[in-house]
Amino acid sequence: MLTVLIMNPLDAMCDEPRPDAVCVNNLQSAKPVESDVLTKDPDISIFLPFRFHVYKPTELFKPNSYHNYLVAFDGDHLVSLIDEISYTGPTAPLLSQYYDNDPNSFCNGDNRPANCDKSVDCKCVHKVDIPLNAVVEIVLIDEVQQPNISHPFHLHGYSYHVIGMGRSPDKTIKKISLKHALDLNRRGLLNRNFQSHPLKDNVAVPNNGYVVLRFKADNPGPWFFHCHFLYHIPIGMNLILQVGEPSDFPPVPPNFPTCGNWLPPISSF
Ligand SMILES: [Cu+2]
Repeated sequence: MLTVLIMNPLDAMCDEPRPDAVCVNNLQSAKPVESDVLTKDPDISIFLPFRFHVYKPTELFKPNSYHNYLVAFDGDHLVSLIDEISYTGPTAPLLSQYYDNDPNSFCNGDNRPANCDKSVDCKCVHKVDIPLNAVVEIVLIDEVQQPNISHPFHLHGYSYHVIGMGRSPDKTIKKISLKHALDLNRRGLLNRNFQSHPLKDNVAVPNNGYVVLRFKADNPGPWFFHCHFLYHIPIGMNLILQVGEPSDFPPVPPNFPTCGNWLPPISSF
């Protein structure tokens, strides 16, 4: 009888042995892995829960307001939040015109705009700052909990090691949350395996579950980290990991175009 094994199964249910599939966190890297990435405590640990907010029509279509939203198959009108923040793009490119952005347009979980107590309006350029060469651990937690959807998270500028993935071992917990993931972490119950995993730059987060990623932040720059369902990008399921200071970024080439300078002068119209 022919046995067929699925590589990296779409449902991403990988915390228990499976006869039908090989999960990415069960693979071993053919190349040596920097040992400090996988064995020592990370320098930076970032817990990122993500979810949807379902708009009520009254909040979505208020006068003098404009919201990006997605109409789901069941008719719900959705916006996405990571760490309770919905991402909006910067007004000028961070790599070449960093200081043309208003510093107040940036925010993150430790620095939320004043209106973020009503999370539906919590929108900003979600940016998490990471020191150059830090060992970083990111825990993504699926608070969407929509069955049969495992959001694929892609990081630009890096490959990462998927050192753990799964669902809560506590079967009395019906829905995972940031609070529960932090509690599992405190009790040493988040799945982490320090064998040398292959490098990835995209991984499906199991629905109602989590993944644990590790990488060494040795590539300076503002790097986009986002759900790869394209229709989740315009509704905010993204953030920027800024590694290092702008002075660490590659220099801007001489005469590099600036935002908007391709427009012909008004006098030519
Ligand atoms: Cu998504």
